[in-house]
Amino acid sequence: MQTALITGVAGQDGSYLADLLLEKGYTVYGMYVASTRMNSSQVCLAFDNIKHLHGNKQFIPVSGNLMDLRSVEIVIEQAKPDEIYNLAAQSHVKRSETEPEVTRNTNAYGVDRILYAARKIVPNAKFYQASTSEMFGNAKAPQDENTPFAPVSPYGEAKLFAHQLVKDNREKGFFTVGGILFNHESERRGMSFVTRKITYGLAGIKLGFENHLSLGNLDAKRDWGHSKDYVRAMWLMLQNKTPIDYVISTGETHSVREFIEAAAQVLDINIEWKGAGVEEIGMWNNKPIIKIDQSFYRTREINVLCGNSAKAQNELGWKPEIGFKKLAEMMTKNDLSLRNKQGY
Ligand code: F7E
Repeated sequence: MQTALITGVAGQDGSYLADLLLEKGYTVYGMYVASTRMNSSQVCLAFDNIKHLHGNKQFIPVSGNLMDLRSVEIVIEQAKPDEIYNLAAQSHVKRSETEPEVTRNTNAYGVDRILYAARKIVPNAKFYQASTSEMFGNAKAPQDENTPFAPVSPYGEAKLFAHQLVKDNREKGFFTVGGILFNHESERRGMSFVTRKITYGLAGIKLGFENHLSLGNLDAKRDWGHSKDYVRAMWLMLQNKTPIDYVISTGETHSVREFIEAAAQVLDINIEWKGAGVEEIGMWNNKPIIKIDQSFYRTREINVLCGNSAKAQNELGWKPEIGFKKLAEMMTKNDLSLRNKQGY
């Protein structure tokens, strides 16, 4: 039976990947960062995304932090994994502008630490690193495995550093891959990422709990897929005979404004746009429900991300099953029922 270690298990991707591997019969060690010490029976209950794993004997939560080498060594010594999925990160791009050191320490040096510990303790383990389309910056779309990297944020820069470490380790003979994943979202997405902010916010407006939603740049375009599809690609990459990096994306790009419209449609909200730039307002029933707040703008924005995942589709047999409209619908319906239940 296979054993996997997933860092960042309480996040969107970590939790979906844990579900997938458990279904496949793996024993899964899930590394999480906690602010207080918890006993293992409390861990799942403390994190929404892994609550449903409470009591699952094949799932073992382990406390560890990529900023602390010894903690990572202890986790790897305990788990002795065949596969390691390094999904832990400071994953918010805007936050990386104001907290660049925390971002580098986790997303760059943290990867150095876990690779070092893995090589020492389980040199034959296969290693997956969560690389990202943010490494491309404003390189011409569509981006693929041959597109030159040109990151424009501390987040993208730190991820590129880690991607290079993964390549270095591969050249030294270790099975290490970097999955270059474009944006992927879901009902488990953190509330501060734009898609979830929109679906949760619009659901609240529809129910009368909120008057408006403040957002930043509505013209940025992203290639948005569903996290469930993307964790399948992570697993496939580690089942490959040879370690190769792949781009994972839907191949479609949409603006933030289009995502708002797709979510609004699910709620029967007809948005009428007025004005432009920072003066733009989204109106519904003669009320401003979308306003622009410049504090959400990036210092350096990536204007268009659109991935070409032909290589992964041909060589791994992977393809995305959930498209843009369906994604917006699933997230919006989920948040409507969540906010209904919450009552606020
Ligand atoms: O922003 C614009 C913002 O924060 C998407 C992470 O998973 O994907 C994600 O990074 C776009 C940007 O994701 C707001 O300017 C407008 O253009 O949802 P996001 P991201 O920065 O693309 C990549 C692949 C990763 O690797 C990252 O870890 O939306 N935008 N208004 C806004 N963004 C936010 N967060 N909040 C707004 O109010």
